[in-house]
Amino acid sequence: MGYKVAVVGATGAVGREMLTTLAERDFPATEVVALASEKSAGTEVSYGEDKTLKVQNLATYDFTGTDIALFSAGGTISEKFAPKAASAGCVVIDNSSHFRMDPDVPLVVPEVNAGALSRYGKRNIIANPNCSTAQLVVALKPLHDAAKIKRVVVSTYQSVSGAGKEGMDELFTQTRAIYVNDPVENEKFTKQIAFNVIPHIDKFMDDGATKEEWKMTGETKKILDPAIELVAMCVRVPVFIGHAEAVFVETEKSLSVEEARAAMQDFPGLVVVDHRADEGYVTPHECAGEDAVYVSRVRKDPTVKNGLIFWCVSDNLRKGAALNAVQIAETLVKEHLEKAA
Ligand code: 11C
Repeated sequence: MGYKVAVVGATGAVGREMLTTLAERDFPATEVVALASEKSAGTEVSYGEDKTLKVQNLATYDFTGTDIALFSAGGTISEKFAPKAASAGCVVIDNSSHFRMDPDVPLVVPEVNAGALSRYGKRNIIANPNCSTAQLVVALKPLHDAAKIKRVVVSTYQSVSGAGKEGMDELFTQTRAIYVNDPVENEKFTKQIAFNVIPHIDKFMDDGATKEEWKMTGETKKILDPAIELVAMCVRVPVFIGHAEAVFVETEKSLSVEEARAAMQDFPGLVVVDHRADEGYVTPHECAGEDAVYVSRVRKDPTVKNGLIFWCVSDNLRKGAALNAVQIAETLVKEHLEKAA
């Protein structure tokens, strides 16, 4: 059986990656439609190695007959168009933060909580988590299953592609400007990102946390376990693709480093590279373009009871966005749509 699939935000960094991922993974699509704003309508985007799609105007598109829509065009567009698509019978997989905490919308990382998909029909909308949450919950799930996580402290090192194409362009332009002695201007980020780090992603909340930090707490609780306490410090770094995280975990039961490594290595989508030697760990540069979540530097935290520390990296455009959305679509098809047909 084949499905008509739409990608909303098809000209953006994640939208393009969604089209590439659908083609690469041979998603059972009878037709793929690329949608974006009126301004981009008529332009072309690649689909697979040798096909192009003409971009259509989202505002005038009729979702009737479209089975699945992957949205990645920002919260305002999702707020307006996702319910419209959903009421036309199309299942929406939304990459924005707009519906993530809605109790009637499952928030899904298939390796971790595919079961939550059974509730997709309440609104016909499924939410894709924030990129920094997606890679984290994949790494945490085997530890939670083995020893029950009580508390997590995480510091992130997030690439500029998390802020879309404009973020990547700003890092490039500022780096060039510094080399040729031109003035450095910032528009997308609040401070210079080239040769700098910025402890500020998304807006500030009343308690002094940023929304990015708040999302990591709320989304981890919703996906993994509401009993887990999590606090985050999210930082933008001058890297094009790949988010890194230093993760400090406290568990109820004691877990040796060997047991933690073995549990993580056996978990789908997770790869442990941990040699305690030069080059024996993974950096964002190496994970760009890869599907897996990589874990390195696993060790005991001697300052707390049952504490573990590890380093975690993943391609934020893939597992953090496009790949996870396509994996949700694959699971939806296999576990729900095919069975209902
Ligand atoms: C960043 N994590 O790196 C953000 C991008 O809620 O989907 C994704 C924001 C979101 O800037």
